[in-house]
Amino acid sequence: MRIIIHIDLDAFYASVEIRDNPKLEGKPVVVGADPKKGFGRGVVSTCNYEARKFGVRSGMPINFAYRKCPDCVFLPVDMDKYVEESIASQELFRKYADLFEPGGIDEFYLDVSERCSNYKEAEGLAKEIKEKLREKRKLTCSIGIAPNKLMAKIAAGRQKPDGLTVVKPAEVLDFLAPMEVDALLGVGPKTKAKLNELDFFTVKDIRKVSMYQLVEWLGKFGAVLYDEARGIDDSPIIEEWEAKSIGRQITFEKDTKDRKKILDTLTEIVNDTIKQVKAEKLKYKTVTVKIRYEDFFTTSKAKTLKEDRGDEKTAQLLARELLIPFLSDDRKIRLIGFSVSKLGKI
Ligand code: TTP
Ligand code: MG
Repeated sequence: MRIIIHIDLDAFYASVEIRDNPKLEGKPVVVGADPKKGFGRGVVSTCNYEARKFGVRSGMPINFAYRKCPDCVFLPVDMDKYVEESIASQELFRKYADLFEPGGIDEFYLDVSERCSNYKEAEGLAKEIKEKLREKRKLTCSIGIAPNKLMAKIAAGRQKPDGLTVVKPAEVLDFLAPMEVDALLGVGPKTKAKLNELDFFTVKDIRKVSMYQLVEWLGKFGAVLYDEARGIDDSPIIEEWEAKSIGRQITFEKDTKDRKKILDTLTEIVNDTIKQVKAEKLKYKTVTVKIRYEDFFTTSKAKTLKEDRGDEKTAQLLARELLIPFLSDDRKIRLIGFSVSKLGKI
């Protein structure tokens, strides 16, 4: 039996700003572009819970947020500061884990199966982690405890801010059943609309059909969804040393939406990466494309092959396939990255 903890910091960028400037405490704070500059272009990166009461949300155009909350304090994104905080928090959390894996700038997975013999103990540990974070970093987080990464992450998101949600193995099915389909990971607005059209609204609804049927409707993701709807996820917590990767990234001189420029840059960095892979006599199994938008929001898509490869052609094709969906976003692209991982010796 595994016990996995997922930690997600609350209103991360905004909380760091408020901690460092106590005058902001209690006020609605938005981190993102400046609504008074650049004709109000740009988006909200995040905001604190006070600002959320006015309807402000991540990803919302900044002038929209300004209309909803003219009295909000608007702050610029200070990425260096958040990365530094992310690293400091990691150091703190790592001590509580048998295995530790960062899942994003403000989210972390801890496998505590060895040090905790039951969920009660894990809950005690989670409370200790919250206390330490408050004491040492002056921040709060929300925590989920569950038998796997998928469930721990969903649990952490259920009570925010400063929440703690425990889902024991026997509770998994009932916990998920009433949730809307987009509570599951990888179900975005498009998949949700498609599922709703097919008359599936809750996770329980999805359980009515076979895996075969879901694959027919949704492609390979159908098989993932079949498992997710049952709370099944066997993916391990991967320590960084196992996760060595080789890659390159480039920041454009000017943020861009120029398709050709972006694709040419991708081709170039894939080429450089594969040169290094070959030089080190390695093969890769996973390729990842990373994008940072003009508002500094960073996201990635990855694909894992059944067998390891060493060639450039496969890497180029997959990189393109992974990049294309990012190009339909309204935001300009600031940075593009490519990497290969799950490496093996030739
Ligand atoms: P989240 O954990 O999704 O959001 P949050 O920490 O601000 O708020 P909470 O977890 O309490 O709901 O994202 C972490 C950080 O990532 C967030 O502080 C800012 C950044 N981010 C963006 O820049 N743009 C986005 O669209 C999102 C969702 C997040
Ligand atoms: Mg967060």
